[in-house]
Amino acid sequence: MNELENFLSLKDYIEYPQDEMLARAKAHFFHIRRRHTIRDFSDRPVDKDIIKECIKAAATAPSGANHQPWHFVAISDPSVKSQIREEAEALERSFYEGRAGEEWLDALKPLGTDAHKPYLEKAPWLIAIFAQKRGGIENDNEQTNYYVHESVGIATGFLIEALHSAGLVTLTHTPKPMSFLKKVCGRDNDNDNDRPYMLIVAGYPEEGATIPEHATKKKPLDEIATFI
Ligand code: IYR
Repeated sequence: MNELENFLSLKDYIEYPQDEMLARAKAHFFHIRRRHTIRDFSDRPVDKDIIKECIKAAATAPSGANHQPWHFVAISDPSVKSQIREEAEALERSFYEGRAGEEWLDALKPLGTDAHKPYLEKAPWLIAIFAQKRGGIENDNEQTNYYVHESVGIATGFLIEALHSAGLVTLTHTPKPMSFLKKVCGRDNDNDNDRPYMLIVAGYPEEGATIPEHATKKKPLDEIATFI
């Protein structure tokens, strides 16, 4: 145990009895397996406070040296959303018209995706996540950040989980290349520190929303895990 004075005792850990732990793990699995990637979004508004809490949850993620190398831009402004849609659709058109290559396009067929992205305007929230190469905990640009990709990936996972737990649906969207997001989101600062990482679309599902059957096929445990 580290008894240095700048260490705090672990006050908020809760230990559950074994049977309760198993029940909780199972309940969580049932909860998380009801998360689906959605492309049919309703235009019903979602209160900003809900999005704020979800971003706060995302930002509790572990990160290299606890430098928290991320920035979230939550967009509900219709003019910013249309700008994003316009730029993303232009990129997607060139992607689907050949830039992706045959193998990639074949892999996407079961998802039924194309260059048409109406949800970028229709969904109430787009959350652009930026990864920061420098900053440290003080965001002073002097310090290097570590394991940036891993850290931001975990935080993004937490965000998706938080939005799902709140009762919203999401889409992880990665228009390629995503550099246009910097300018649109006002993150094109002089030190060029912010790299667009992902765009999360969040909101309510449209009535009659569907999911591709392909997306429900999850690999069985014995294929994805080994116990030794
Ligand atoms: N970004 C494109 C293509 C796309 C790529 C992958 I990998 C997906 O899992 C889904 C879509 C689009 O959004 O259509």
